[in-house]
Amino acid sequence: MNIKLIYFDFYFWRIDILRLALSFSKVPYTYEQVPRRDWPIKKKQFPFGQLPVMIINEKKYAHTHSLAKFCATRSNLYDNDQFKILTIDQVLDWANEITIHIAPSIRAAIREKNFEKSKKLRQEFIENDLYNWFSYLDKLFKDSSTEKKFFTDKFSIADITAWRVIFWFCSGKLDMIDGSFLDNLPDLKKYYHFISNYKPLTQLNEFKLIVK
Ligand SMILES: N[C@@H](CCC(=O)N[C@@H](CS)C(=O)NCC(=O)O)C(=O)O
Repeated sequence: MNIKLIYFDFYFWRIDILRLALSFSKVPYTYEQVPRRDWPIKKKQFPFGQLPVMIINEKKYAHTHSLAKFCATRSNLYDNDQFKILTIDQVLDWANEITIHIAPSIRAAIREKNFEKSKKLRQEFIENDLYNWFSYLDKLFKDSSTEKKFFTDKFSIADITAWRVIFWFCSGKLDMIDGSFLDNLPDLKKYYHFISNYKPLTQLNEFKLIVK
């Protein structure tokens, strides 16, 4: 089976979690990056006019959660237990939700080039959402994990996703946000550092490129 993944020409959790999952279990895939300038023409070629997209046997599939489930299943990073699946799916939905909450402040800067508006929206996100949404993840981790290593006590796409999104928020690439919000969530912080040093993940080329 030839798996082709398509995303823009930058690193982002939506594509990175798919690549990391496949690479983790050495499932071969190809990867196409679409330059932003080509997007207005390319957009119409994709089922929901968004990326990431996966192509298998010339059929196109979309939406991060659906693709993540597929890639994780092929990589043995999903689960068969319905309750563990619920935990994994909640982490994927959490990633989507927090992205939706911060997106307006990113859009204002990148698309509208309205930096004042972006700053105001970012401030509102920090005040209303940042800590709340990470504390939801912290609680889910504590409620789901017995051994306090992985969300489902077995490394899964949930850990790849949680790590990748925490890394995004701690990377310093988001204006006005540094990793200090994690100081108030010591269990999540400890988990994040554990996954950041989890050798089977950190040895992957895809991982090295993300953290570079
Ligand atoms: N529901 C989609 C959302 C994907 C999404 O928002 N993609 C953004 C990039 S991160 C995109 O394609 N933006 C370009 C556009 O909407 O024209 C998913 O779950 O993957």
